[in-house]
Amino acid sequence: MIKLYSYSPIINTGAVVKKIMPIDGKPLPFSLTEDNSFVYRMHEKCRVYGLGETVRGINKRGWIYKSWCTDEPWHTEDKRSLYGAHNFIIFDGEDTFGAFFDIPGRIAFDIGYTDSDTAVITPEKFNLDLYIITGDSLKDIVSQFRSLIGKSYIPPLWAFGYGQSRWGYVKEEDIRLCADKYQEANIPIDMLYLDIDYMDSFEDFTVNKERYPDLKGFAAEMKERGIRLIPIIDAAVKKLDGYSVYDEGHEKGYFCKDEDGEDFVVGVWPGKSVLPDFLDPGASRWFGAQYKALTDQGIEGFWNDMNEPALFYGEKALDNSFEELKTLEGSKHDAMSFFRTREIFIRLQNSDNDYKSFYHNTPDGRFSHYDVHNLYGYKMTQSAAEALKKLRPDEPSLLFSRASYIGAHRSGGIWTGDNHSWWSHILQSLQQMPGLNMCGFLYSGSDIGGFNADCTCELLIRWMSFAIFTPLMRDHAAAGTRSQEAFAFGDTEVFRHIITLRYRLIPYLYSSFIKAVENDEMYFRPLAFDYEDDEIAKSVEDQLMVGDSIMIAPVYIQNAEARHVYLPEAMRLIRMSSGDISTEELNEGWHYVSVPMGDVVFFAKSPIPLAKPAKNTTELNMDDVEYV
Ligand code: MIG
Repeated sequence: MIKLYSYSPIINTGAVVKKIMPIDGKPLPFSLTEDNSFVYRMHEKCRVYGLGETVRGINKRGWIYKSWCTDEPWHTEDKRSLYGAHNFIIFDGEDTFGAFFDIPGRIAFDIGYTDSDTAVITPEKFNLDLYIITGDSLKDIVSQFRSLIGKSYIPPLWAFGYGQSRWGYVKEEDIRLCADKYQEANIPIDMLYLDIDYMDSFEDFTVNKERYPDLKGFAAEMKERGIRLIPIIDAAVKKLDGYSVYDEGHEKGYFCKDEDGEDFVVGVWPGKSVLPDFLDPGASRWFGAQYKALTDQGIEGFWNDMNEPALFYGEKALDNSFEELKTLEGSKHDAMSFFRTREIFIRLQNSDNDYKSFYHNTPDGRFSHYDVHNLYGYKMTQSAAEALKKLRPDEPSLLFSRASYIGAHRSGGIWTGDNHSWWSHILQSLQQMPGLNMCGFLYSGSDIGGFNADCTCELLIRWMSFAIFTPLMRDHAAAGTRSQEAFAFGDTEVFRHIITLRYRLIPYLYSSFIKAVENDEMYFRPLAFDYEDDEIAKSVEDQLMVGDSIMIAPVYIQNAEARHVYLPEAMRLIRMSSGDISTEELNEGWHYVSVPMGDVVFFAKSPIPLAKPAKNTTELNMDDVEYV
């Protein structure tokens, strides 16, 4: 049962696709305080799930989270905001209910942080729709919510293949070499990603002619080898007279404006840039149509970046900073004035002041960006998805985004942004997945091996052994970091084994994914969702159910060769060693399972189909399976 409490929302976010009539009264089981916070007393045993892309555990209790799409390159435990704003939460205590706070601005979820038995949810501005969902089970609540927000995006089958990315591949030859190395090592691969260096001076929808003299020919050559090229698109558009995308958008008034009605100028990768107004349907259609420049060259998928939107600085704020700097020039450089000087520039990045200084033209009226901030990446993804349906009507396109809001799950997937090559980030990725699934984001995954910092062979092996189960499976790294491709560490055998196994599992993974979309279910579930009466299962934070039949329990600790695994019921342990598959019946309860480096171990409730090894999805025969 879904109840809607409506508190004068300023805009229709489009997150919800079903019409529900609002009711008056108290939004039970919350109480509403005088300062407009929703308060819920949590029973000692109450567990809390959801909130999508956040730091910390599967059970969200014990921290404070703030929905505010943020370009946050340090996913440490102290953070409150990452790239997504996913305001759906489930309390499972004396009452079990879900709550979706449909609000385009900032909202804080204090889940037992200030006071450990109290949840306090505080929208910064009290304009929102609140949906309260009750049901028979956690799964039922999620399904009702998901049917409220509409079907999740389904990527093409080939997007279940493996992809390699690196910010640092600059030119065609870098990409070709990467393809060669994968194929020489006999490691399956379906996608190679183009990061910002393929563009001409970071101008969206252009291709640097020296680096890629013939992108169309190159894309065809790669496709012949079973590999798709997936270019990045950044949100901001370079402000440059004579650059057609800028000229056209400027002339038509499609960029976000300052209070005087002039294009608001920010600094991002292209230098001075302007922001397409994705909340204006005309501007959104116009921007989407630009993808044609690349689909015409045979491109079948994209990743959308910097769409929180990430701002290095606002032009006016930067000018003011230089003025302020002048006033400090003569000052004694004691520690405090040095810190003040440094702060002048640091605070320019993604500042609330800038977000308050530009405006959107929406069908519901004109709003300051600040008030609708969390919709920007979502609307960019929608713009691309709608355009791609027209540009490539016969086939699905691959599309995923960095920033998101619930609603974007209908248009594309998301990747979880700039993590680190840290052991703790394998676990973090695992813990993010079920929350994302609750909010509709099924096609997702993390940068395998970690984006920032240097990866090691062992970290990559363990990360991949988990990520073969994530729908989006992509190894990606930042410029300047140590190479971390599957061929980079000398021993390619172990990676061939693990990635080949991913392909063999695609019949299971893909059909589980499609079933989850069609039935509004979760592809990844905490054990708590399947074993609601099992107190141990409910507290497990490092195992997940994948589809109906598989449970995973990855190793995520450096040098660990074994781990404890909890089986809520008897299952078969399936051990895939290089060249050998073995199975073992295990009883319900705790087990200490040895997982030597390179073995992939998972647990099955029923026979699992395995395809024959294939070097890419084109060669994968989904029907020729054996059961293990
Ligand atoms: O400011 O395009 O999250 O995946 O490699 C960094 C360069 C911009 C951030 C993305 C990352 C990408 C990088 N981008």
